[in-house]
Amino acid sequence: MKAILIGVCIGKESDFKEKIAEMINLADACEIEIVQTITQNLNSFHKRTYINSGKLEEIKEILEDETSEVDTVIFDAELAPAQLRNIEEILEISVIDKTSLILRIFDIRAKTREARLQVEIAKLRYKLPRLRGTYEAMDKQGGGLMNKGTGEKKIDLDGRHITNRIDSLTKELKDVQKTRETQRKQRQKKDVKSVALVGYTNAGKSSTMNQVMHLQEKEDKKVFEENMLFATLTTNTRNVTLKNARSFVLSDTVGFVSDLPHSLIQAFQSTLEEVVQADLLLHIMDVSNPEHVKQREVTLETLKEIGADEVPMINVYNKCDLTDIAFPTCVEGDLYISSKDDQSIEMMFDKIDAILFKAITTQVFIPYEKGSVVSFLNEHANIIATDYQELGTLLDIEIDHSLFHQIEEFVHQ
Ligand SMILES: Nc1nc2c(ncn2[C@@H]2O[C@H](COP(=O)(O)OP(=O)(O)OP(=O)(O)O)[C@@H](O)[C@H]2O)c(=O)[nH]1
Ligand SMILES: [Mg+2]
Repeated sequence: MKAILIGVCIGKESDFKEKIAEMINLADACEIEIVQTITQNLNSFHKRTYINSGKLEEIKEILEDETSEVDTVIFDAELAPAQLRNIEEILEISVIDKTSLILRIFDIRAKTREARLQVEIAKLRYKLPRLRGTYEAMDKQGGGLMNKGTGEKKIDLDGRHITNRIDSLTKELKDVQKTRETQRKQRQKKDVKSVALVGYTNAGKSSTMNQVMHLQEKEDKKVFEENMLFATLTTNTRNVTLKNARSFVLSDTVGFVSDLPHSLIQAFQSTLEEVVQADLLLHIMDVSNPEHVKQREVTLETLKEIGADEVPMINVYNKCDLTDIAFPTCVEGDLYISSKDDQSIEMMFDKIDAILFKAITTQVFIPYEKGSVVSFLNEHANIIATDYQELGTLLDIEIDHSLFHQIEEFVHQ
């Protein structure tokens, strides 16, 4: 497929060039070649057609040129259903906006049953508010032959059909995801800590997971990593054991992108549950990409949208080998690494260990009849001070994070 890309610069966008470059990458992921880029500077977009009519005429002329092989027009924006319809009518060519371009990539990449179901649901959610256009166009083509209201009835009918289909696919998806949910609940019961890799697409999350698996000598547990947008579409969870025998689970997750369609975020919410429920997030960033600061913002916003903005997080600046930055290093809690480097992963392990399993310093009051608890503390905690009181013992202790829940009820208020 060949396309013209329309970039609209609203106000002063300092990162406009990079936005266009990202759109070309997204189109490339759909095997659409951008043969020409047309840009327009606007103070605000036009309500009816997003860009102004003069610009649309200009595009129309290009399309009407007999040598033009363009079969679609792509907009670097999310168009309202009516805008998309109006533009298609004027240009007489199919128009793709950023949302549907991203949906297309997910559609191409989704291979597992879970990913397929999620993408189908997202596509239907995208389609629902756009039904009206289809039938209005039909009414027009029919030259008024259709009874007034036929289109309306069809919209209702199809709308209901789509809603039912979304419901049944959502049920199916829940079944597929049940195993993971059960596993997560069991882990939580046993207080197994969980860590999730999050970040912009292509930042190196799966590569980090794979280097971890390599160090764990679990080559067969490696996941798919590739230099492409959205290589990973589902969550993969693996056990990791540290040298001191402490263990946790590590999850590799779907990457984010700017303007990730809301329908996709909704459909992927359960896959991303592993992120929401994690004890710690490793935010993987591609520091060699000049856009990494903007990408970081996008990731933080998306984490907020899924409700994971309160989870503790380590900033991991990856791909340092492609820059002049020394690695592995830890600067003010942030890690600078290359996911391809064993020492980087070892440093990351130390940091995870320190955060997940850090000792907790607290004061507990143990009534005399609970002597067994004092024995437990003598054996498993570091007792800093003991004060025998009338009804029990007041102890200042230092205890491992993983054991804290066993004595939590005795914490002295
Ligand atoms: N040079 C270099 N390349 C890296 C590094 N980490 C990852 N890569 C490459 O970057 C590309 C993307 O890596 P992935 O691990 O698939 O990225 P991801 O974050 O999982 O991407 P999505 O699954 O699309 O969200 C691959 O070609 C990797 O080989 C690194 O530290 N240095
Ligand atoms: Mg990946």
